[in-house]
Amino acid sequence: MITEKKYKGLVTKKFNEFFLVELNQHKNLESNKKFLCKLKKSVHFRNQIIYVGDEVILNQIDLKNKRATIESLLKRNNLLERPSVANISNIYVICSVEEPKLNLSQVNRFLISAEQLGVEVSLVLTKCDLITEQKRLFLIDKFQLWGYQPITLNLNNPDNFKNLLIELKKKKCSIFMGPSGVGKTTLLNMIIPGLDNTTAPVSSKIKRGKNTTRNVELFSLSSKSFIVDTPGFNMQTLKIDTFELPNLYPEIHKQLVNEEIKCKFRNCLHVDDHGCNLNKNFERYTFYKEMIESSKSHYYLTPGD
Ligand SMILES: Nc1nc2c(ncn2[C@@H]2O[C@H](COP(=O)(O)OP(=O)(O)OP(=O)(O)O)[C@@H](O)[C@H]2O)c(=O)[nH]1
Ligand SMILES: [Mg+2]
Ligand SMILES: [Zn+2]
Repeated sequence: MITEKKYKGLVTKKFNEFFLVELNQHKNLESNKKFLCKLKKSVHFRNQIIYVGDEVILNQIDLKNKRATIESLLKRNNLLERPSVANISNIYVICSVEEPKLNLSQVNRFLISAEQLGVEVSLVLTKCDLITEQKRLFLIDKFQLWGYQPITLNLNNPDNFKNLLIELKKKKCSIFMGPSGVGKTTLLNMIIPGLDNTTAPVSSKIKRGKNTTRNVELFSLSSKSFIVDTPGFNMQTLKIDTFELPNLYPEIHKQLVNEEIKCKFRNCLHVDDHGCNLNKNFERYTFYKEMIESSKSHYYLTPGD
């Protein structure tokens, strides 16, 4: 039976020309039903790409075979570029403390790339069973000075995961992003009952992830709360506007906004001491200066990992 009625849905996965779309709850349909959809060949989509996280209008719904056509795209709040996901409310940058080893320059690049979207960014440190309690507390202190309150996880302590789940259920659509092998999918499996997505140990020689997750995919935590798992990547290309950079570092942003630090020049990049009142005595200042220099000379930054 094909109904001509139109329904709203959320794109949860994308493969070639197909999309998996979860219909919003509706009295005529059972809730949480995923439909395999194709785009209607129409003017709407001439220059538009549809991403996971997009809200769409479906019609030509075949209830029996769970197929439908995407008729149009609803207005998007935002679009994360890498990985490409729409309508994100919270970004969780996930890094492991060991296996693969924590790399501060890489954590910095992930955080800056996340901050560009302008939504709340959180930092999660996984595999804390592989370090001492003293080291864990040291890392919490360190990242607090970077402007984050890191969440630390340990597979042997399920309570950490319960607390994180409570937090995630209060957010609309959160995304897990970070290098391969840090435990993003493991975390998702811990918080969604019955989900058993593929995870894999990091390679024993070089302690790197094996790029186990291949697709961006959105999962529901409730009818109002979603979470997106993404494939890990170790290298990132950051495209940053030089003059936007100071605002992407909470340590700098806080000084400019809360303490109303005024520098001598308008649009000060806080690199030369002359006439700049910013307190530069913070750990990431070296990373900041490097980013300013590369964005001035290249505009595109290609970090090593
Ligand atoms: N020791 C320890 N290992 C963990 C922990 N969390 C995850 N792992 C292991 O880390 C390995 C990689 O986990 P995945 O969940 O596949 O990592 P991922 O981030 O999804 O990796 P990609 O899909 O490649 O991006 C698995 O063998 C997990 O069992 C932890 O808290 N402690
Ligand atoms: Mg994964
Ligand atoms: Zn300045």
